[in-house]
Amino acid sequence: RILIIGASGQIGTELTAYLRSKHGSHKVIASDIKEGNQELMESGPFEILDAMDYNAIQDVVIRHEITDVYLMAAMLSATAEKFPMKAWNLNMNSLFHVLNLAKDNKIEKIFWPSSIAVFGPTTPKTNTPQRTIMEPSTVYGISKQTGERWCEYYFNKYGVDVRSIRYPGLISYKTMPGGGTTDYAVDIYHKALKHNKYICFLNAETTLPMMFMDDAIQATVNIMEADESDIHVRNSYNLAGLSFNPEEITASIQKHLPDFSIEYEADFRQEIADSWPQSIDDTEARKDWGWEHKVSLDEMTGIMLKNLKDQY
Ligand code: VAH
Repeated sequence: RILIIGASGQIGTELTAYLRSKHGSHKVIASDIKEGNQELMESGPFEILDAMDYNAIQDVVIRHEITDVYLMAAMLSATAEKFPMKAWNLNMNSLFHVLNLAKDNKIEKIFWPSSIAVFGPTTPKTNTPQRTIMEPSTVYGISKQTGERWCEYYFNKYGVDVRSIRYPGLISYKTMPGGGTTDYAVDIYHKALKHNKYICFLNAETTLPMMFMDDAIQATVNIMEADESDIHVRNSYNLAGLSFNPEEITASIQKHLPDFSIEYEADFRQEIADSWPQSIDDTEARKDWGWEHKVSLDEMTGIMLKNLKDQY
């Protein structure tokens, strides 16, 4: 059986729905510190679970006979800058608990999300390679870089089958933005429909790696279903999809809402965004486990506006 820790979050919500449709809802146990949206809560078993409580995680794993764990709980970049020690404790202790359960053979396989936030100001900005200089300058990026090191250590030292992807900014319509720097690209669709105007907290030319959620879910399932022998990267795989800036996503929205306008008022998140790459080289993921993204910026804009318009 599968346990998703952080199932009420942006990725967790959609990952749970996808895995339940694929394996049957009784095979997929959702868990989080707080309840999720109505669809999540009505679609299968749910446990209130603190990702920092080892005994509580072990209890859920034993009771539900869990074999695979997707650890999706984390504090994202913007919020982590406000609460550094809370972010470090949540992002790291939750990972150690799951890695140690696997080391003690209580679970068989782990998915753990890393992020393009592991790259820093000294990393090459375009077509960022799989292996390169990584000096992250954010709390979130430091926690993800350290987590990658520990995943590789537990694989090499104890044979733990933990698999990881460096997600770009993810765009989805089923959950509200959750404290990420890339979440302007989710918020902009809501504000376009509600006010036909958006005050953007990043500058117009801030290009960032992004991806529509369906592509990210597909990549997550692909890497977890790949043969262990196909996984040659045991820290975390680069994953690429789209790269765009606020100006470009605005132009995409204006194809549907011609009067939509944007204004720029950069805040503390501009410095976070400026420390990250603009585009990513994901050759290794394409080679090792057949990854390729599908949804373009204009397709994503069509999907987002179509699925959100009834709320406004
Ligand atoms: C954030 N959405 O903005 C996350 C992600 C690459 C960014 O890790 O913090």
